[in-house]
Amino acid sequence: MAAVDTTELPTQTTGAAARLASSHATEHPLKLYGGWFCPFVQRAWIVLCEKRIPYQYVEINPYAKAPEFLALNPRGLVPTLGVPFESVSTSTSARKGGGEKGEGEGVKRKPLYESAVICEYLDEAYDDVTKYGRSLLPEDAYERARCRLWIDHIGGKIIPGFYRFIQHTPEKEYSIEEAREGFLGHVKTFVREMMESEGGGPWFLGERFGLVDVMLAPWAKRLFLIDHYKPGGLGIPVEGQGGDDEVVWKRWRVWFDAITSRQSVKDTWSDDAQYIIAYRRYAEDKTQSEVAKATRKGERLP
Ligand SMILES: N[C@@H](CCC(=O)N[C@@H](CS)C(=O)NCC(=O)O)C(=O)O
Repeated sequence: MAAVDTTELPTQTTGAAARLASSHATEHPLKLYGGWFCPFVQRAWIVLCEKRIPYQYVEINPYAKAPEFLALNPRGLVPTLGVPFESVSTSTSARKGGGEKGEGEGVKRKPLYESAVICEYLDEAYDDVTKYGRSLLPEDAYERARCRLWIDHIGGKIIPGFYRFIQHTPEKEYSIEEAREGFLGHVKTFVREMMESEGGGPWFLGERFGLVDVMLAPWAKRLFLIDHYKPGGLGIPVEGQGGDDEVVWKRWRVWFDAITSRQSVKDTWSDDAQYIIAYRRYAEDKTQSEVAKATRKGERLP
C-alpha cells in the first residue's frame, strides 16, 4: 500500500474548480471521485464538462486509501467513476432506488477507473448527439485508430517525460538537459503528427476538438510548474527563436493557447498557487505517489 502523501496538500478545490465542484455537489447516480490536483482526474472532468453530462463530483484523498475507496477501486487511484447500474437512464434508476432520498442515493454503482478508459466510456455511453454533442472520437475507423495511437504516445512518452523532467534533482543519473531534450522531443513528435491533420483549426484533428486534446490538456496546464521549479525552465523557444523547429513550435503555440483557453479546461482548474504547493514534492522528488515511484524506478506509470 502506498505511503500517505498528504503533507501540506490543500484538501479541496479552489478557484474555478471549486465553483464547478460546488455546482456538482448534490447527490447524483453518476459520481466522479477525484482529487483537485490530479491531471488524470482533470481528463475525466473535462469530458463530463464538454459533454454536459450530469454527475456528482466527490473530492477524496487517494493517498489515504480509505477502505470504501479501495473497495471501489483496488488500485486506489483517482479518477474513479461510480457508474449507476442502469447506466445512462440515471434519473429512472435514481427514483427507483432512491425513494424519497436525493437523486442518486441508494443507487447501486459499478466502479470504473483509469482516466483514458473512463473518458472513452463517457464518450460512448453518452452518445445522444442532441444532448451530449458529437463524439470526441472521429466516425472514420482509421482516424479513430490514429487518435488512439497518439493517445498512446501521450501516455507512454510525453507524460512519463514530464515526470522525469519535473522530478529531476542534481543527484539523478541523468542531467536536466537530457530530461528537457527527451520531453521536448516527445512533444515535437506529437506536434508534427498534429500538423498532418487537414483543414486548419487549432486541435489535434484540426477544426474538431477531441479526445486527443483532452488527454494532453492537464499537462499543458501544468507546464508552468517546470518553469517555476526547474533550473533553465521548460525550454520551449519563444516566437522567432525556434531555429529549424520554428514551424513546429508555432503549431504548438496555436494548440497550447487554444487548449489553455478552453472553457472546460479552465473550469476544472484550481488556483495556480495551489498547484505550486502540491507539485513541490514532485520537484524535490520527495512524493511517495505511485506515479513518482514508477518514474524513479524508470517503470511504466500506474
Ligand atoms: N493510470 C491512472 C493514473 C491515476 C493516478 O496516478 N492518480 C493519482 C493522483 S494524480 C493517485 O490516485 N495517486 C494515489 C497514489 O499514488 O497512491 C489513470 O490514468 O487514471
